[in-house]
Amino acid sequence: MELTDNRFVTEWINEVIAMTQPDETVWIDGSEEQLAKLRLEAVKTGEIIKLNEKELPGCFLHRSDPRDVARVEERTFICTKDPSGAGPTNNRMAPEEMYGKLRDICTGAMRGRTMYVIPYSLGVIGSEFAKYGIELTDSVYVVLSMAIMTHMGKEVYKALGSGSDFIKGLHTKAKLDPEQRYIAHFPEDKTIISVNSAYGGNVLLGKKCFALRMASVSGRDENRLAEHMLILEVEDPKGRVRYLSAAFPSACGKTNLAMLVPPEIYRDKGWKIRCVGDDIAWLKPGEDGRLWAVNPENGFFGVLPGTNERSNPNALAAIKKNTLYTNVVLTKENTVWWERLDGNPPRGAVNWKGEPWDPDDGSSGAHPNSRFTTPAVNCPCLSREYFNPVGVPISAIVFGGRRTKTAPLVYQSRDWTHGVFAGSIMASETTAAAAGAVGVVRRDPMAMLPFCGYDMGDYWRHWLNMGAGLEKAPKIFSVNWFRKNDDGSFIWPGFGENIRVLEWILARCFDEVEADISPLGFIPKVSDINTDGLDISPEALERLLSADKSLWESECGEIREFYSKFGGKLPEELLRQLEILENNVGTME
Ligand code: GTP
Ligand code: SPV
Ligand code: MN
Repeated sequence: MELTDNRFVTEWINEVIAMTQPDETVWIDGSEEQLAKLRLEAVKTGEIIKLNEKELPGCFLHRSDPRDVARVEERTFICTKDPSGAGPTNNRMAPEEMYGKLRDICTGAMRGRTMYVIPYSLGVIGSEFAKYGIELTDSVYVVLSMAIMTHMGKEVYKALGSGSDFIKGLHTKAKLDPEQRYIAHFPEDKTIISVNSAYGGNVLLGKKCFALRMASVSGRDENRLAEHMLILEVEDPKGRVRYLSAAFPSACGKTNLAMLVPPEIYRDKGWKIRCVGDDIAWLKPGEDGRLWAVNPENGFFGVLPGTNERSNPNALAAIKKNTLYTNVVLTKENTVWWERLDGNPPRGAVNWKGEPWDPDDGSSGAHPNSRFTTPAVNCPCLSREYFNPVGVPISAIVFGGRRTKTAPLVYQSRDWTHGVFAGSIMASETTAAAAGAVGVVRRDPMAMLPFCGYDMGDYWRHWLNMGAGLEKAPKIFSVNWFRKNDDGSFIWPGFGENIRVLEWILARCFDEVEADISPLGFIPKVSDINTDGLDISPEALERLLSADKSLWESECGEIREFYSKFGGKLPEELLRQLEILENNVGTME
C-alpha cells in the first residue's frame, strides 16, 4: 500500500520501478510487526541468521560478500556539473556520465526481487535540525539496519507534506560486482545512488552519504556543519555538565570515547560520562552565540574487534539485545565472537565467511571491520539529551588521529583560526573501515577526507566563517591516544583513562588551569595531567607531550605539499598559520 500521495515521491518511485523492474514494491511503515515479518523472511532466505535467543535476544548475524566488507573510497563520487565542485580530494564524474553508467547497471537490476521504500529522518522527526530521506533498496539487511540507525517510519511522510525537500536514495545490490560498484552523490539533484554493494557505509544511505556528504554541502549554505564527530557529555564532581565533540578518522576511537567509563578514582569523585553521539554531529550557532550540536542518528554502527569488558563495557552491554552483527565468528551455541573480545576464541566455530575456523591457524575469525548495529536506547550511558531536538552546547572541539610518533597526547590551539588549521593538517594511519592498505599515514582533514561533499578548500573557508560568527566559539584541541614506544607498544593507556585529558581540556575551556606555550600551541604542564593510579612516569608523560623537531620539519613539508593541491581555494589564513608553524618548528631544540 502506498503511504503517501506526495507526487515528488510517487513519481520518482515510479521512475525507479520502471528502470529496476522489481517483482514487488513494499512500503516500509516503521512498525514492529512489519519488521518482525521481514526478519523472518530474511532468516528463511539466509540473509540473516537468528542468534541464541537466550543469550542474545532479538539478535541476528549478517554476512556480507567477502569482497564487500568496507567503504570503497576509490569508487565514491561527487557528481557536480561544475568541474571544480568536488575539489582535489574527491573523485568527480560529470552527472550525465555517471547517470549513464548507473542506468545501465540499474536497468532490470531488481528483477525477481522486492523493492523496499524506506522513509527516514536524520534528527528527531519534525525538529529544526531534521532532514528527510527516502531510500529505495532491494536489500532486507538495509531495511533492518536503517530501522535501527535512523528515525524511520511513515511519520516522515507527514512531516514532509507535499514538499520536495528530501534526499532521494536508490540502492541496488545489483550483482555485487566490485568492478561496477559506485557510490554516487548528486548534490545538485539531492540524489544518492549506490550500486553493487550491500555493506554498511556504502548502502545505508542515511549515514555517510547523506548525513555527511550531502549535509556538508547544504551546511555550507545553511550556516551549519555536518561533521564526522562524536558528542560527549561530561559531568564533573561539582555537578557541572559540559559537552565536547571530537573528530577522529574511521576506526580511531570515536565510539570508545563516546561511551567512556571513567576509572574508579574518577568515578569515586563523581565524574560521569554520557553519550550523545558516536559518529556524526550536525552543528549550528545558537542564539546565545555558542555552537550547538545534535546527533542525527538513532543507533550505533560500531567496530567489533577490540570491543571488550575493559575497553568499552557500555558498548558490550548495548549489543546484548536487538542487535544486528555483521561479519563476526558464529559459535556452536549460536553466539558471536570477535578478536580481543576475550582470551578464549571458540572451538568448532565458523569464521566471518561461514567457513570452519581453527583459532590456532593464525587467521582472524571476525573481519577487522566487523560491526554491530544497535539502537541508541540500548546504550547504558545514553545522555538524556540524546533525543533533545535543540541539541547541546559545545565547549570544546577535539581533533585526533592515529600517529605513532609525531603528534603529542594533547595540545590546544591558540584561537579558532589556529584550530581550523590544526583540523586541516590532521593525518592518521588508515584502518580497515575502508577498502585498501591499512596503517599508511595519510592526511585526513577534520576526519572528513572521505566524507566532505565539496571542495575541501571551500570547506575550510566555511569553518573559518562559522567561527567568526560565534560569540562564544568552542576552544579547539588536538589529541593522539596512539603514540607508541620503539617496541611498538602504546605509551598512553587510552580508553577510560582518556578522561584525564578531557579533564584538562575542560579546565582550559573554563579558564581553570594555566598552560605552557609550545611551538604547536598550548600544552599541559606535566603536573596538570592527573596520573594518580596510572603506571606512567612524569618523564614518560613529558615525552608524550613533546614534539620532535625533525618529524615536524618533514610534517611541515608534507602539509605544504598537501595544501598546494588546493590552489586559490586554500584560505590565506591557513597558509599564514603554516608559516607560523614552520617558524616555530625552526626554533625547536
Ligand atoms: P568509525 O565507526 O569507523 O567511524 O570508528 P570510531 O572512530 O568510532 O572507532 P572505534 O571507537 O570503534 O575504535 C576503533 C578501534 O580503536 C578499536 O579497535 C579500539 O579498540 C581502538 N581504540 C579506541 N580508543 C582507543 C584508545 O584510547 N587507545 C587505543 N590504543 N586504542 C583505542
Ligand atoms: C566509518 O567508516 O567511518 C564508519 C563505518 O563509521 S561506515 O558506516 O561503513 O562508514
Ligand atoms: Mn565513522
